[in-house]
Amino acid sequence: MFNMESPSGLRGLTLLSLLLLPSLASAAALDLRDPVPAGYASPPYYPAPYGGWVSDWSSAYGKAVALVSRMTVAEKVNITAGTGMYMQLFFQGRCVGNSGSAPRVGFPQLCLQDGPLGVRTTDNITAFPAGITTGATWSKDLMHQRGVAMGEEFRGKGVNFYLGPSVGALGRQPRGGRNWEGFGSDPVLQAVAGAATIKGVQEQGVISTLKHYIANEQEIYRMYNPLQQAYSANIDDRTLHELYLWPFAEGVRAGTGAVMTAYNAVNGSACSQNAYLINGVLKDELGFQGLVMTDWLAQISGVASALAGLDMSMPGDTFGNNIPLLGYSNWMYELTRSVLNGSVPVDRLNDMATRVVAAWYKMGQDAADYPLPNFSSNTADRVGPLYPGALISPSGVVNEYVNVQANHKTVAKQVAQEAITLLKNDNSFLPITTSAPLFVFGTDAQADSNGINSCTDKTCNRGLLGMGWGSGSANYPYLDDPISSLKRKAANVTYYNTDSFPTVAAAKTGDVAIVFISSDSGENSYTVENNHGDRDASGLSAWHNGDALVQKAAAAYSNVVVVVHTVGPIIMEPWINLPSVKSVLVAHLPGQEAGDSLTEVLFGQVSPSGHLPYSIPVSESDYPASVSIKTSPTLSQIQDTYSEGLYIDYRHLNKAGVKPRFAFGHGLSYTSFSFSNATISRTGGQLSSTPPARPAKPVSPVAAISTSLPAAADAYYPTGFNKIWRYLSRGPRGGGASGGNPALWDVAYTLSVTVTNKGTTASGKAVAQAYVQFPAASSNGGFDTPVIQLRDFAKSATLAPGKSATLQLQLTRKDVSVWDTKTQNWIVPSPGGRYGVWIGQASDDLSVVCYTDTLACVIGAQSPV
Ligand SMILES: *[C@@H]1O[C@H](CO)[C@@H](O)[C@H](O)[C@H]1NC(C)=O
Ligand SMILES: *[C@@H]1O[C@H](CO)[C@@H](O)[C@H](O)[C@H]1NC(C)=O
Ligand SMILES: *[C@@H]1O[C@H](CO)[C@@H](O)[C@H](O)[C@H]1NC(C)=O
Ligand SMILES: *[C@@H]1O[C@H](CO)[C@@H](O)[C@H](O)[C@H]1NC(C)=O
Ligand SMILES: *[C@@H]1O[C@H](CO)[C@@H](O)[C@H](O)[C@H]1NC(C)=O
Ligand SMILES: *[C@@H]1O[C@H](CO)[C@@H](O)[C@H](O)[C@H]1NC(C)=O
Ligand SMILES: CC(=O)N[C@H]1CO[C@H](CO)[C@@H](O)[C@@H]1O
Repeated sequence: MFNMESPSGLRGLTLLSLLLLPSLASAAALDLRDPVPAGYASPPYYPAPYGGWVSDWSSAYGKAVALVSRMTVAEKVNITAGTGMYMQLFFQGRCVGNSGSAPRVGFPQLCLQDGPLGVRTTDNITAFPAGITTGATWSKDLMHQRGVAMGEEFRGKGVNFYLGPSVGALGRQPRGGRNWEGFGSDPVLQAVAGAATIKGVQEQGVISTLKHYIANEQEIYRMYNPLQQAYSANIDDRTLHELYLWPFAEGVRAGTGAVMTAYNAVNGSACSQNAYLINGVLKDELGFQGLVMTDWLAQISGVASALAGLDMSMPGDTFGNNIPLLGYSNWMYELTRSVLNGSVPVDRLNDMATRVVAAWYKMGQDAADYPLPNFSSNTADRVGPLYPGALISPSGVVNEYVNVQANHKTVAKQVAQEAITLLKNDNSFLPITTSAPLFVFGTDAQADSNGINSCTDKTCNRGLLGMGWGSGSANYPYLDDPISSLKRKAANVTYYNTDSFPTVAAAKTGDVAIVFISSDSGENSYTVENNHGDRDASGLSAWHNGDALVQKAAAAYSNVVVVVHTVGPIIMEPWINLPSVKSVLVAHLPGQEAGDSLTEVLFGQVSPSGHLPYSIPVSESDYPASVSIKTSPTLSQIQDTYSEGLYIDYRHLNKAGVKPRFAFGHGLSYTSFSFSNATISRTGGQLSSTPPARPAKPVSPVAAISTSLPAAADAYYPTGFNKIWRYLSRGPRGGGASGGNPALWDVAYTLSVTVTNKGTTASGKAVAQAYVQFPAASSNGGFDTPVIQLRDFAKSATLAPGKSATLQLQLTRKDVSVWDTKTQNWIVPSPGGRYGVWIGQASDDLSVVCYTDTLACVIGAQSPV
């Protein structure tokens, strides 16, 4: 989402565009674009499917249809758009998005609020660990618990829509600015964590908003502006389904009430009005019943976006072709006009309004005890204008400072701690004792001395890096920084709060140096140390000369521990093999609980149990050029073609036979685990190559809402204008229910494996990762597939030395299918063929395999990686 809480949020290209706009906003500028590469096209897909035909939404739709049937056109229009950014900037609106209401029939204004890791721009909340940190826990339970806690906080502040989770960016581009808001560079890791978050949040009655649909993989040039079109991500159908759409399908299946479109285009068509993506893929194939909203100021048309399936415009103003500050809207009064003149059929408006109202009923927000917003995202003052947008407004209380933290710091700390990933630990150097003399280096060890929230939206990398920057950030209520925690626990701590290595006394035997380094990224609305959201300036290197700091510490001390706070992979080659660098811990982006979560690991109170949610390559050039950040010297539309197809992150490295420094899924413990007694069983008999036919699509109750126009005098159809028949009677084969054909989630294979703590001293938690290896293309219907692909994972409870646990893993029909572009269906190309299910502790540490043909498992097998 774009930043609009304060005038300072408008910066860089955005502000420039606004200033240049009056003279330069011409259609001609917007028309400039390079041709979309041959073969890539976004096919038309009309009409927009109605919601209301999936059974678990029936009750909500029943009530919504009844309410919308009583609404006038003006009321329906009012609830499909925000009341505008203008109010946000100068009149202190409560939330980052505020929809119009229909008070006559009792439908309230709804509050939409960032962001994925906590309630943004307010106080008395918890700053949870970021998505990438959550992914690194590999704990389904913690993913859900964090969602529950966040849901409680959004609800407590009176928020209707949680603007998260983010599963797009998926993490295709290692430098991508917002990868950290999601859960890792793998569709299944994103899907599991995203769905668990959605469930946790929505169980509290808050509508989750799955975003950004789709392919918002880089930040630079993401937005349409008066001078240039947003980049086009050109993606083939199979890659879309098997990678980028996968977590959206799981999120829809988990019941997300809303989906937010991305700023960018796909195949040359803007995501906010891409009929194929919204009407076709999302609403028809995935059977999405909730509402589709734009990212902030992403809407670039009125009629076209309505017909393409968009249901809500946020924050309500125009941008791509007009100035957002003057109160113009592509919808609102223009949508009324479009309905009255027949360009947008009444039933489309009915469906838009019903989707909004149905999501509200589905989460139970009609209950009398659902709080109204009790904070202002624009001011920390207690008193402000009561009626944002009005030129003259009485003042009143706008911040009640409701404390919503409860005991959420416990789950926040648990996530931060279980994410900590031990990459290297020579001779079991860690854990260390609290009596060791500690010499701590790096500004990243201590909270920003200018104040923990001194940079708007965390737009500086000063002091400890607990989250990236932009709309995905939140205020810290407090920050438990590592240096304070170290000083609390250790007997002898010397801290050098600098990133340039100082002069130090000669090291003594037993001295330990702990070096803190970081790498930051964020949203393109801000530039930080020349990085325009993406890490375009820093690349994958540690910021602030972190490599030199580690090298110099390694020259002065013979025992060095490196702690990395980072948004994604950093290249560690300048120091990883130095003999003094004994141990490396990646603490990701820990949020407010950065201190004790880390030091308890350093001092051995708990073993680290995080695993990398991405690969750490030896060199960035180990990846194909197609996943680099795209820029263009001209104002034409950037064409970002996903020519690498399915081959991103470990899928690429394995195919190319390139060893990373640390593989996807890697993570050490203070103990070691063995895997034994693996079993596989077929559930429900031999698979057929295609899933059972999708269930029939029932008639939607939305069809029953009157489509008559209010009064002849107010409406006209141009002569000869053809009104299109707008009801879909059958859907795509891949569809059938929320997420797609329900048979895709039939459990095909159930596996179990026993993990045993082989150590004698430390307790720890084991993670079992299950990767599928499809039969070779020659016996797989010609479908080329990545060597291995993550399909499921499980984390054990804490195991004392010698103790075992049995972990269960599952493969669904979809997990052993490929997307067949010809039949537009998920198929199992060789149902009786030999799929290997590889189980282990990392994508390059797989020693157990179970075969789907013989149903035999082998321990100590030679992994394909
Ligand atoms: C993009 O174009 C490719 C190639 O024609 C096609 O397979 C795919 O379905 C298109 N995707 C979208 C979202 O239009
Ligand atoms: C539209 O929404 C605004 C803001 O909530 C509200 O003040 C106004 O009364 C609504 N209009 C109608 C027609 O209900
Ligand atoms: C809650 O907010 C108020 C006002 O900003 C502040 O004084 C108070 O310290 C906050 N409480 C907590 C627990 O953060
Ligand atoms: C109907 O109104 C909309 C909004 O003003 C406008 O964009 C569209 O061109 C109009 N259609 C016709 C057929 O006049
Ligand atoms: C702290 O460590 C330093 C360096 O090893 C040592 O010289 C000093 O005596 C220690 N101080 C205490 C109080 O142990
Ligand atoms: C092996 O796994 C099966 C299935 O979970 C379980 O019933 C059995 O007890 C396990 N055996 C051992 C020795 O752990
Ligand atoms: C103005 C308002 O509705 N404030 C609400 C803030 O939240 C608390 C607790 O969640 C409610 O009790 C208040 O009604």
